[in-house]
Formats: sequence, C-alpha cells, structure tokens
Amino acid sequence: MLDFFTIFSKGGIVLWCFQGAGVSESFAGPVNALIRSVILQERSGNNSYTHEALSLKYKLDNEFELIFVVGFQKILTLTYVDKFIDDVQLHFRDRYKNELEQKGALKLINNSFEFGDDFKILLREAEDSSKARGPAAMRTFKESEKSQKTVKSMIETKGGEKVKEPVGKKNKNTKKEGRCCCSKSPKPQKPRGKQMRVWDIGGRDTKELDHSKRNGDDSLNGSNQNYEAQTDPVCTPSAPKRVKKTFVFGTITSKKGGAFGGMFGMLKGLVGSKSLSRDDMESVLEKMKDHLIAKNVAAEIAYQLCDSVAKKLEGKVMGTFTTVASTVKLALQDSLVQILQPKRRVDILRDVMEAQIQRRPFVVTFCGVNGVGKSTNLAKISFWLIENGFTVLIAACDTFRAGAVEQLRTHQRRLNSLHPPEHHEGRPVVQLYEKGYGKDAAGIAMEAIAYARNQAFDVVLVDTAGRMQDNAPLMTALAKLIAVNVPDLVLFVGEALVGNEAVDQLVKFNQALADHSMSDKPRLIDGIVLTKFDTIDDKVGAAISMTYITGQPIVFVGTGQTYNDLRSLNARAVVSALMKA
Ligand SMILES: Nc1nc2c(ncn2[C@@H]2O[C@H](COP(=O)(O)OP(=O)(O)OP(=O)(O)O)[C@@H](O)[C@H]2O)c(=O)[nH]1
Ligand SMILES: [Mg+2]
Repeated sequence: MLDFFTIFSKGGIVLWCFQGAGVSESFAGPVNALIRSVILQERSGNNSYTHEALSLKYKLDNEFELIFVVGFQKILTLTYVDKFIDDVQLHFRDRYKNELEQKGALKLINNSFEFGDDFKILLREAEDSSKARGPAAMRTFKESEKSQKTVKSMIETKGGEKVKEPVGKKNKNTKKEGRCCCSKSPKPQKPRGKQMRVWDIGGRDTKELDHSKRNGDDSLNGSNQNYEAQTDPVCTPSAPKRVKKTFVFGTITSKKGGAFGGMFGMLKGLVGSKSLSRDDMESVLEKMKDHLIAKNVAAEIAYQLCDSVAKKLEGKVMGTFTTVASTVKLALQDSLVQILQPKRRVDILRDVMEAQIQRRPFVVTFCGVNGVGKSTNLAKISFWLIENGFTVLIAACDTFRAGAVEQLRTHQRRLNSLHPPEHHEGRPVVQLYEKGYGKDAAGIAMEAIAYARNQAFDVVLVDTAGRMQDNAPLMTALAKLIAVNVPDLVLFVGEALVGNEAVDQLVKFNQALADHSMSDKPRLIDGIVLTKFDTIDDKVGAAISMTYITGQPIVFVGTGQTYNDLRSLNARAVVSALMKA
C-alpha cells in the first residue's frame, strides 16, 4: 500500500528507506519537492503534502534532527498513516538512541540502520489494526432499536414526556445558574429571577478586575520606522551606492514593557536543558501570533506560521541559559527570513538580455485589484528599464476604466521627455500601444507583442484593468489574456496596506489563472510588486502574507509616487521591523 518510507537527517543524510513492492519510480523527486516547497518554506503546519499522484506525510523529530516521510498514492485513504509514522519515529529513536546521540554527519553515515524487520512488523500491526477498525457493516432494520419500538411509543405529545428541549439553546449563555454543589443529580430548575446568578469570572476580586493600570507600556516604541530601511534600491547602474544599514535583532528582549517584554518576562524562569513541548510554547506562540497580526500579517498566515514553528521546535532540547521565549522567537525570525528569501530569483535585466538574444520582446503582465498602483508602478518600472538602456512598449490593455489610456499616455510623454529621442538615435525609448476603450484586452496585448517584435522593442509591459478577485467574468478575461499571450512574467500588484484580504486576493487570482489555463502546468503569479510601502510605517506584514501564499518573491517595492520610488525588498530589515515590539 505504501509507495515508500524514508528517514533522513535534517542535514540531508538518508539513514534508512523502504520502497513498496512493485514501485519502480524513484521517490527522490517527491521528497525533494517536499523539502523545497514545504520544509524549507516553513509550511510544516499540516503534516501532509501532495506531489503529482502521491500523498506525502511527514514528521519532524527535532530532538535528533530527523525527518520521517511516508508516500502513498493520493487516491488511497490510509487512515493508519498518522499513527504509523508516530510509531516508526518512536521505535527508531528508541532503537538507535545511542547512534543518534553521536553528533556529526560522518558518524551518522558510518552507522548502519538495519530497520527493515522492525518496520515490517510495525507496518503489519498498523494495517491489521486499521482492518480491525474497518467500517462496520450496516445493521438491518430488524436489528435496529427502532424496529423494537411501537409506533405509539415514538409519537411525541405536547406537554407529554417525550417533548424535547429546544436544541441549541443550552450553551447560549455563559452565565451559570446557581446550583447545589453537593447534589450529584441536577436539581429541578427554579423559576428564573429568584435564583442567584454566578458569573463565570473565576472567583477574581475587584482588585484583579481593575484594568485601569497597565502592565508596561504597550506603545510601539520608535514606530516611525523609515521604509528606506526595509528596502534596497533596485539594481540600476546610475543608482547611488547602497549605504549599508545594520539592524540589531536583540532589541526586542532588552526593551522594557512592549508586547514581547511581557511575554519574555513570563517565561524567564524556564531555563536549562529541557526538551520543548507544545504546552511550554503555547502562551509564547499565542503572543507571537497576536503580535504578527498587529503588524498586519493575515491572521490565517500568522496562525500557520506559529504552528509551523511549534512543529519545528517540539521535542528540541534547549541549551542552558536559553528561555522558551527566546528559542521560539529565534525560530520564528528564521522562518520569516526564509519566507521572504526568494526560492527563485527573478532577474529581469538578465532575462530581458536573454530575450534580446532570441530577438523577441520580454513580456510582463501586471494584474491586481482596483487602484493598487498597477499603472503607476508600471511607469516606474518603464523608467528603470529605460535607465538600464532598454526600450519599452506599454500595452494599454485596461480598456475598461475611464482615463486609463490617458494616464499611460501622460507617463509615456513624461518618460520620453526625461530620455529624449535625440539621446537615443532619434528613437523614442518608450511608446504606447493603445486601441481605445471597450475592446478585447487579450487581443490588444497580442497585437502589441507582435508590434514590439517588428519594431524591435526590448520589453512589453502590459497594463490590465483592476478587478476584484470575486468578479468571475473579469477574472476569466485576465486568465484568457495570460493563457493566450504567455507572458514571460506575471506580476501581481498588491498594496502593502492590505491585511487579511491579501490571502483571498492571491488565492483567487492564482485559482482563476489555473482554472482557465490551457496547459498542464498553468501559468500562475510569478512575482509580486508591493506598493504604497511608504504609507505603512512598520506594519510590514503584507510582505509575509503575500510571499507565504504564493511562494513567489517580491520583485519590486513601490515607495512613493515618483519614478524613482521603486526599490527591492530587504528581507532582514523587514523581519526586524516585524519582530520589533
Ligand atoms: N504613496 C504611494 N502611492 C502610490 C504608490 N503606487 C501608486 N500610488 C498611487 O495610488 C493611486 C492609484 O494608482 P494607479 O497606478 O492608478 O492604480 P491602478 O492599480 O492602476 O488602478 P486601476 O487601474 O484603477 O485599477 C495613485 O494615486 C498613485 O499615485 C506607492 O508606491 N506609494
Ligand atoms: Mg491602472
């Protein structure tokens, strides 16, 4: 039933593996995909992953730094797998405790882990127990209790014994009615109003209920973080040399009060070489989650992130002099950096040069909801490309919003006046391809690409109309534009101001692209332009939400309304701002 089971160290050394009978395909591909897309991307919240026809379940052993992975065909419903993977983990740890305690990769390689026989026994046990628990056969009507009753006994009469209590009203009140504590059976209910009410406040006195004095200062100290710290200039030959900025991560613990101050103080007592359990971390994780949400990380993502951190740390042995809070904080910090660090580098300048060699234009499509800054940032990117010596054709494919074409024409005029044709052998460096309003956007994009190819433009930037993610006809039209024209890059433009909405926007944009794709491997969002970063102070959570959902990098950050206000993201600085109390 199982395709494979493998046990490997976090350093990548395979300690033992099993391949199911009749399975010829290597499982290296699915396991590598799991490591790349889930474990390295800090998505270990729910322990499963689907890769093509396979379902993979995995378990992290943080004490011995091991990963247990099982794979089976996704059409199978194997109810025993979760327990089985736990059993294998426990058994393997118990049996090879001494070998695993020896540190160092060489020691692990030199040990032989003859686990095959134990594994087979465990597997047989798991399969047998699942069969034993198999679905019970349906009883016949004669065997059922109902068949033993007479029809009369089932009729319910008003005021009679069988009148049922109204469903769902029982727990509506959190107040408890007064009840005699010494009697076991519930006392007959007295009429309301005459009874004493006990409020569920845990017996606290008035002193405890006085919230007028706060513990510590909740204000965001130094919240006027300049966005420049969290972004770097985009690579431009004429850009001034980057002034290196350093960020101190330790400030969180040293601050008195603050959101983290309380949390850190609370668990300071827990020091020593202790193996971390979920309970130890619960309160710290809860505070971290609230903190991330306060920094504008979408609630769903904050929850998943904290869950993933907990999974990563469960069972890990803490060093002496480290607190639970600092361990969790460090793990979360690492996770955040990992999420923001692109797993794939988008190097537009290099890709444009490659397209130049192939004598074709490099095509970028901009999409996103209304008013997020698609056209403005498209103009900024045009400027950046022109500064780098490329020619740009802007395709006005927003044929929907009044003024959209004129807005682009104004940008084209301004950009050409900044880089006059006289400086470029009499040729305008940027041109607008437009066909007015009401026409099919996909058709205009296609014509523009053909025009750019004929006129030897280096880049085509396709502006599209803003659309809400729930507007099915407009989403279908966008998916069609992308499916028909196959751009080199699909950029999703999103505001840094967005909170929980980020998840919905990105999931639905990607879903629409996938649903209307004509190929097996649909073109989804390749990168993100995060706009209005200058307006958010240190609430930089949208960067995390967007990269977490898509797994794609933030290619540009818009930091204002001039052509120069385009930067790239500085992941470490963003994480520093996120962790700041
Ligand atoms: N502060 C700030 N404002 C921005 C930024 N990017 C865009 N804007 C402003 O946001 C507003 C909307 O920008 P547009 O480029 O028209 O947005 P759009 O997404 O093309 O809008 P639609 O085409 O209507 O969907 C304009 O006033 C821009 O100046 C940015 O990075 N920072
Ligand atoms: Mg626009």
